[in-house]
Amino acid sequence: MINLNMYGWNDKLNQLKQESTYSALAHGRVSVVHRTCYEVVSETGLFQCELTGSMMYGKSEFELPCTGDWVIFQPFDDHKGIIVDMLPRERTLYRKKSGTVADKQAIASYVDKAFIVQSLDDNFNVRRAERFMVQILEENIHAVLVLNKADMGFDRQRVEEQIEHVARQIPVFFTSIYQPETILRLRESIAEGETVVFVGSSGVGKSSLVNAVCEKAVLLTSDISVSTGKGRHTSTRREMVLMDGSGVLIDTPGVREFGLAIDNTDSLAEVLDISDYARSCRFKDCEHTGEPGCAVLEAVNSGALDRKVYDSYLKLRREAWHFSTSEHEKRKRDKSFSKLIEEVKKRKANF
Ligand SMILES: Nc1nc2c(ncn2[C@@H]2O[C@H](COP(=O)(O)OP(=O)(O)OP(=O)(O)O)[C@@H](O)[C@H]2O)c(=O)[nH]1
Ligand SMILES: [Mg+2]
Ligand SMILES: [Zn+2]
Repeated sequence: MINLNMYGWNDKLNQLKQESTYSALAHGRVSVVHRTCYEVVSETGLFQCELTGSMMYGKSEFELPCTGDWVIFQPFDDHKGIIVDMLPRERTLYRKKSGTVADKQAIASYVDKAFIVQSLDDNFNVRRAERFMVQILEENIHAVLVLNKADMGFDRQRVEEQIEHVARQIPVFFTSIYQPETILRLRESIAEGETVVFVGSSGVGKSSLVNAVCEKAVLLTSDISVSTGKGRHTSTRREMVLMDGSGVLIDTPGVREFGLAIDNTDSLAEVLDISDYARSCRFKDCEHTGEPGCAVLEAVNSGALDRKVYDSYLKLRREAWHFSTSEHEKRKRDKSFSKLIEEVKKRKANF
């Protein structure tokens, strides 16, 4: 018997399950998704599940279950099942699907914390960290910056200067898989039943950190495959791992670009730590791009606010606006398209 409380199951989720038409069936948490097959951890073990047609009907890809979602399924045969319902999503990390204008992609659901992992070499990039932070905090998920490979030479003072505004908002950890005390600190920051997703570029050490925190090699990393002569291993799926007596870790494949998928830019100023200035602007609806009495621009000009942070704010805001207008138009298009189909159906019926 698996105790699902360790995976984050609680009374609130149980209540939500009771509201489903299928409340009498089994429930579990999606631990891995391979194309159309969903691995679901349940009280009676791991099940390989598929979706019913009605779960897929009329849904966009981002609405289908993702790693971390809680689902209700009908078991059959030996550890196989059919997913018939999904509990309402909470704290889901999305990103803009690369190569699209307005498609969202669900990375993981029911997430408490997201570790933004960067390595302290060429990968370290404050602008990229800000981008992750904006998306994560928008979903009410706690963000943590994990600067990995601290065993390699780096200029700590320079790094700390660059992340000053980030460090005022979220915790920052310097880690190395070769420095056990740094891993211990990271491990201690994860509470029992908590779900943590690891995100960042490829090769920064996400899978290595998951292994180090769990104190066992649960995931393949670059190194392991090098030793077996199979070339560089890079993670290809979002995979859930249970920590001994503690939280749930979700490893994700490295992303080359992390596009914003938010339609509200209200919190942006706060996340980038410029809201104190923004509050002093003469106009309440100041966009901080040249209005008289703009305290944000004043702060940039006086050097109190780093121009790079200000530029980043404008860039992320433009991107979020672009995403939300495109998404809005797309929804309108989809709606008129389904209306058209309905009309054609009606005409056919009357014919
Ligand atoms: N020096 C050093 N190397 C590390 C550290 N952590 C990970 N690495 C190495 O970095 C390489 C990439 O590690 P992975 O854990 O596979 O990276 P990843 O972020 O999971 O990469 P993807 O799965 O492609 O997204 C491996 O060779 C690791 O051994 C660290 O703290 N210090
Ligand atoms: Mg990996
Ligand atoms: Zn202003």
